[in-house]
Amino acid sequence: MNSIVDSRTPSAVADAERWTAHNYHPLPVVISEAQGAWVTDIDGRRFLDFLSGYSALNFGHRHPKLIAAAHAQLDRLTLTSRAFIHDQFAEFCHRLADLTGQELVLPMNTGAEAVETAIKVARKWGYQVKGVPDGQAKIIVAADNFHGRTTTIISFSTDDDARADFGPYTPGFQIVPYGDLTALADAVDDFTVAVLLEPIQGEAGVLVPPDGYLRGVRELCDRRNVLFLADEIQSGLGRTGMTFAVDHEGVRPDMHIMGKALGGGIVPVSAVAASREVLGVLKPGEHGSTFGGNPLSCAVAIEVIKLLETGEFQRRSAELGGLLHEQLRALIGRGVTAVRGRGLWAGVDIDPSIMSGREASEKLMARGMLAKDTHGVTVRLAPPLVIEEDEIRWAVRQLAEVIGAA
Ligand code: IF1
Repeated sequence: MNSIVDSRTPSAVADAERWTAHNYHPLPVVISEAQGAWVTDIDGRRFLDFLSGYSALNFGHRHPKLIAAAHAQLDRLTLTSRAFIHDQFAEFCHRLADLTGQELVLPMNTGAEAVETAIKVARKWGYQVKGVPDGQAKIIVAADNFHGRTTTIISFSTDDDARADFGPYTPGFQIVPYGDLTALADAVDDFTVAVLLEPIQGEAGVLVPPDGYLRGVRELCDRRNVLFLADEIQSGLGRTGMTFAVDHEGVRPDMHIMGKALGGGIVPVSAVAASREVLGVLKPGEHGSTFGGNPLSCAVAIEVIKLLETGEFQRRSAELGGLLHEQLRALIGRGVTAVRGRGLWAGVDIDPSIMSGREASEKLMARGMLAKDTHGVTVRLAPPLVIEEDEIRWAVRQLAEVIGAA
């Protein structure tokens, strides 16, 4: 991709940096429009999107059915608050309950809000249903977790970047190694109300747990009367080749925690779905959100759920994900040291003697492909599920050429 002589990008990047806190280190690209799997920057350069907004854009940029739903709702009603009901609300909750196989839904906005909702509901269930003494509830989480950035959620992070200097930290959480059923079983005691896990750890580098781990968690939670809270905010909604990542092991958690792609890449939509016994612990006035379950969010999310009900995106992710992983595995030993993931979701470790993940991302950007590094050596690959086979082949070829494996 040739650099443009009188590019507007440098000044636009500087302008953005001038006026914002530096809580990110973005690639120096300034996007102005997008469609499907492709974005265009302010200089007219096109890039194949292999990040998908961290899986918030599973259906591609501006999917026509999702945009149409948003436009139609914008012309009717956008917000009522939960003080009243609106005509999109029941259908959204009913469809999401059916999609998850759960009885009730509680809508929020961001992923972190949904995780906080899960934590509050699990604690209240522990006290009111399980009979844990007040204030003694314990929730078990995995090392290398990422569940959001609120002060409670980072209290149980093992990533110092996410946690340092944000104390004092919320108590009531115990950390065990991810994928280790023995360590998890040893940690459960009579005060344990829940286990909170990503079925595949995203930020940690797309870590898929050992086969049978999720079934083991389910069996342990059943045996010890503990809630299995599955954070499917990044792994869910078609990303791994099934509707939810837990579906690969035929496991139903006590609570599905969803976000990102639920809003179709248009509006922030998150939700938790669980049984009446679990979500029934909440009484009016005990939890809520100004924008949670608003008409615009529900209208878009209804269309998202309709897209998932076809199974098309899950099939594409499974089939094209097989091609992606086959192509990536061919790079192992030629500049790539490991490939992890499932469906159209991969974590690729670059040999640090060749370059860092960040450097690889920068070189891929220069070739017209946007991806994001994590934890030094890993490049996360997560294209929209609308990507085509030839685009996957082209993308892997760019990576091969960047690391000298072509
Ligand atoms: C950032 C990555 C980070 C998530 C899981 C909850 C949330 C997330 C499994 C919270 C959010 C986003 C946040 C965004 C970058 C991205 C991310 F893992 F996807 F790569 F940070 F680690 N559970 N993940 O992945 O959802 O409140 O953001 O809607 O913070 O930079 P949110």
